[in-house]
Amino acid sequence: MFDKVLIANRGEIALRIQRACREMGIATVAVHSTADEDAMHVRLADESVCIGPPQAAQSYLNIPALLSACEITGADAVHPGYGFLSENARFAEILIEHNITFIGPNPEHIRTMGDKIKAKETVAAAGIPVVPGSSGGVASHDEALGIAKEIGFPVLVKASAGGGGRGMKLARSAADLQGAIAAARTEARAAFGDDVVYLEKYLTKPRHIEIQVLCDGQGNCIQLGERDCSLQRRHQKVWEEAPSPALNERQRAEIGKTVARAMKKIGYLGAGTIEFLYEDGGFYFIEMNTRLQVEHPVSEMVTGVDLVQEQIRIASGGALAIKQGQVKIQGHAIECRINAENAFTFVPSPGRIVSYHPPGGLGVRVDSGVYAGYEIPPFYDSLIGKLIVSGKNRPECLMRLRRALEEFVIEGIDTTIPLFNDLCSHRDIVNGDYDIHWLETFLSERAEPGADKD
Ligand code: MV4
Repeated sequence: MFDKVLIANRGEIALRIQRACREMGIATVAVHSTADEDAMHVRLADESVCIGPPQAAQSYLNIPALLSACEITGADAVHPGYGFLSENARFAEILIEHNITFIGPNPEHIRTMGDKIKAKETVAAAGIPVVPGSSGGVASHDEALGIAKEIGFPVLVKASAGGGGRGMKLARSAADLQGAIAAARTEARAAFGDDVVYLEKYLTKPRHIEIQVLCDGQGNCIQLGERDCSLQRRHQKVWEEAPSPALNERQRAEIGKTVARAMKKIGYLGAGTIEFLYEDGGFYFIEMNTRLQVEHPVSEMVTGVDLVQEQIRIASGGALAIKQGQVKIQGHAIECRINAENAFTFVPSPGRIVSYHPPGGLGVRVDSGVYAGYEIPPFYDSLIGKLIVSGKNRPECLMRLRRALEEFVIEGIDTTIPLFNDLCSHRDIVNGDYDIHWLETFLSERAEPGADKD
């Protein structure tokens, strides 16, 4: 096992990783920018190293500075968290070249899954169902039109280097196709320096359902059920839950089995998430994430498995602590992402937290790095914490969520808490009746209080 892990991240996820290390008897190193000197992840770590100025490109993304921090502190492994360098295959390679363990999958798998065409080919060959579409990139307009007519309009043009909704264009009919391809190419070239695009049948009202997996280096690959992440705004998840209200036991077991078998086949290592669109009873792969995800706690709450500890155990060459037969999905969990943003306009709201009182009690977990008096710097993501509630079933979980939201006090800045007050009592949410477009529709019909009263 490792003696010392350097955590190449900040905020709530840096704390989450520290907690896992502490329980495993592993020393931790925090790294931070000059804007994060007062951050909780720095205060709670065994050691800390300043790695640069506020801009992420010069600090949390600064590979030479991170290597120096490893060297100075004698860290033998790096946990990248999510975002920043977590899906940078080159970073993983460089660490390996310096005899430092990257707590994550092999660089080859990171690279493969980062290329959305290769990702689809790879998982399809391993038996995972994918969205019907072009096999590989599309070259000429004639080729694209032929494929689009075969799969049927509407079709979605996607950038192979994209993901997370960047460089995506919809073609409702043949008349739209040439323009959609040109627009997707231009956007992809500007954003990623790569204009390869592919076509997919457009699914009109799917849910976003993703499967959590853990694979060790000893041939064990387990799945921990699904998370329903359909409630998104501008491709950012807002609310995630496990299990999905849309699936029954049989569907859950079947897709889980398919995914675990496929991951074993490709020799995947570590924690990963396989994302699907789910419509009319069918699962269609869209992307794979080769890292720990923001919403991992909902899977932890319904399985009792510490995903970060498993990541660390796997990276150190150990075997998974649990077998598939021991994984039981129990009860229900919901996560609300608390952002430092206005709950109506979503305008970021950095600044000083004047008072802070998180909720507690049975089935309530708050993963956050903020405290009373903390000043949220304006340089990073606006996620300041996550409220995760669990209960023996979904109705109990929703009741507890309402109660926890009432208890939550954050003063001095705007947060997205008021949005969750509205969501957890909405009929469609209570019924579990929502798809990937539900939240945007809800928000567009929801007026800001006090604005435009007559
Ligand atoms: C799709 C789709 C419909 N059909 N692919 C958006 C981000 C990226 N992860 C994939 N995305 C989508 N791909 C096909 N073939 C609709 C979306 C999509 C979406 C997916 C998940 C959650 C929210 C979404 C919001 C808009 C579009």
